[in-house]
Amino acid sequence: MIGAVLISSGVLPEERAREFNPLTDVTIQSDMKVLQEPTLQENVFVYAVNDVAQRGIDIAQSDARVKQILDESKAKEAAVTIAAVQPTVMIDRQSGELLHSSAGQVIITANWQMVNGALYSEPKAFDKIANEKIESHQQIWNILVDVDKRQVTQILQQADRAINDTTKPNLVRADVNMFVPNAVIIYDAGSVVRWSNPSNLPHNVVGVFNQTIASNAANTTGIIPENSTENSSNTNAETSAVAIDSGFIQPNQSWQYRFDKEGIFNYLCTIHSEEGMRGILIIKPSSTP
Ligand SMILES: [Cu+2]
Repeated sequence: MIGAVLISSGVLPEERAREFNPLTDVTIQSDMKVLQEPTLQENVFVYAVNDVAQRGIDIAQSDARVKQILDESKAKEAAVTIAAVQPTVMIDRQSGELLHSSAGQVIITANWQMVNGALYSEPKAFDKIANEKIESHQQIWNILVDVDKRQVTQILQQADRAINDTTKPNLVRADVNMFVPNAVIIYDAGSVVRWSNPSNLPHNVVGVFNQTIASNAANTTGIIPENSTENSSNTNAETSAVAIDSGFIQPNQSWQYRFDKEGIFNYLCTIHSEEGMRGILIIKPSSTP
């Protein structure tokens, strides 16, 4: 590809190649796009690093074996991430031309957790699952595609990674590469939640805490209004967003945060989010059953 550009520039390839400096003549085009965000109905997160890589998702999703992988993950109520990470698109600085190889790569990650042997797909109260056996499973498939020939060339399945633990109240384990438990409810604003890192890699807790500030405590239902501005005359709560960033939690360290208001904290580990390392914490008033 690069060779073709060199020839079209009118200079002999050998001459041009002598001056070619990959660090200054070619830059990486970065236009990462999120194609699907998880919803309550479908816990699937899809993103591509660029438009060419995105083609790999369509190619993978029309492959029968990939369809089967996605169906089986859905049956387990797994959190699924579909990430198109290759090819990288380069820009030739001289010609402005975009270059890419045909080697596409789509990574599918399925994470699912079990409490006492039962699938854990709905967030439960932290103290209700405390001292119970929790299993966290992660399965990763590398789907290699030819983005120019539009076909899947190889599917590599990695070994199932499992973490077995006993849940402790208000403690989330940040391990390789999962938060365990990944979704919990706390019925007490003012609670402190601690994230521990027993693994040999750093992790972080980064996200937005969408707080609900009740203006009339007697009318608080614990339900967060979908759009608090739409019906302002009837609204008894307003929301405000707080950005939370733990910084890196090093191996054998932990980090804690006090959640003073009700709300929903959606968070991820920025260096492992593509492997599905995401979590959700829901803080509700203590009066809610
Ligand atoms: Cu991490």
